[in-house]
Amino acid sequence: MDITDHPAPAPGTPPGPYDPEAAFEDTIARDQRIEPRDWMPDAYRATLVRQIAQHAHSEIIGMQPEGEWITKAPSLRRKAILFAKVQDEAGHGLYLYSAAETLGADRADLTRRLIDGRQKYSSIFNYPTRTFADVGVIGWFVDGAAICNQVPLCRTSYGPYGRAMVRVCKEESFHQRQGYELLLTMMRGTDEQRAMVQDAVDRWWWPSLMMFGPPDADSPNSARSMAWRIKRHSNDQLRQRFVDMTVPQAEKLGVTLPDPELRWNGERGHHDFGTPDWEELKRVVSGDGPCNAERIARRRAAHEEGAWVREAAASYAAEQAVRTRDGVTA
Ligand code: FAQ
Repeated sequence: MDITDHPAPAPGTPPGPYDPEAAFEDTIARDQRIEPRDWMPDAYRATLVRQIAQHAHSEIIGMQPEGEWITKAPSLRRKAILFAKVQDEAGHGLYLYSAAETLGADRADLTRRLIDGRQKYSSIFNYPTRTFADVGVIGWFVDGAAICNQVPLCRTSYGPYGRAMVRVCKEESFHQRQGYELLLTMMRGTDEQRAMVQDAVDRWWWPSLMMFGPPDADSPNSARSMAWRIKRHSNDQLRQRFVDMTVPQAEKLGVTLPDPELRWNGERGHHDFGTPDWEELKRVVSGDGPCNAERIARRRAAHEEGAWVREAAASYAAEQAVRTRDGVTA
């Protein structure tokens, strides 16, 4: 939205001063998009930078658990698929950092905050990938959870974030299918392969439910973010959607989800399920998960080792700017 898009006052209304806050509230109420040059409350901007940066960091750190398996993939086909998927995650991180930049954030500063432990990333990427079945289960569960959470974000109130999500979601859908297809193949294999799939399902189920965040009653940001239409559904609503979507897929695959309380509730029209270990989520988010230290150390090393690339790119860009200014064509 721009000032000029703000609806014209009814005929006969005396001209009043332009009220940017009212224009912002009106845009949200009409379910229209806020764009970078529009006025927005500081807290709206800060909430978006927080969420988009955490989302970007998650995509970039999320390359690590599966990336470990690129050199160990069991066939050329699986290696090529995994390579492409991990590259896609890098692309998602870049779109998201760009969306954060439209709000005035500085990407180098965001990266510094991540590797200094001052900004969060998704808890799910702090768990180890023990076997190749984990690659399939990450595609099925983690990308499946990401789709549940992110499809509604395509309609988020901030334009650049919503538009970035459209492509991200298309790619996540493909990732989910490749994970599920890998698991279907393993389930048609040997007893050992089937056991590997079940073991990976047992280890990733509860952490995947935690991806949606704390329960609504303990989610400090949800009410404000939903009022601003940054978030479209609550953490618990999306968690329920994920469970309902995944149960029939598990039946078709022939695995058991590790929750004795999981059952269809005809009255609610949803599955009932057990309570995730919220203390575990708190520990992992505060830096004490199985792989937090390793993930950050690796990200820090990659950043430091890439310094020469950033310097060369900046130096080349500066040189090109001078040549353009001086009209040098060759
Ligand atoms: N892990 O008040 P709420 C992917 C934090 S991308 C870590 O409920 P909010 C792709 C939360 O930030 C996965 N921190 O917060 C892929 C807040 O922190 P703060 C990432 C968590 O923002 C697939 C505090 O706790 N997706 O998977 C977690 O309203 C495969 C209080 O929580 C996104 O980022 C957690 N699980 O709701 C890549 C989606 N949960 O800053 C590779 C966008 C909560 O106040 C392979 N983000 N926290 O101290 C969102 O939808 C929201 O930010 C939520 C959290 C739902 C994550």
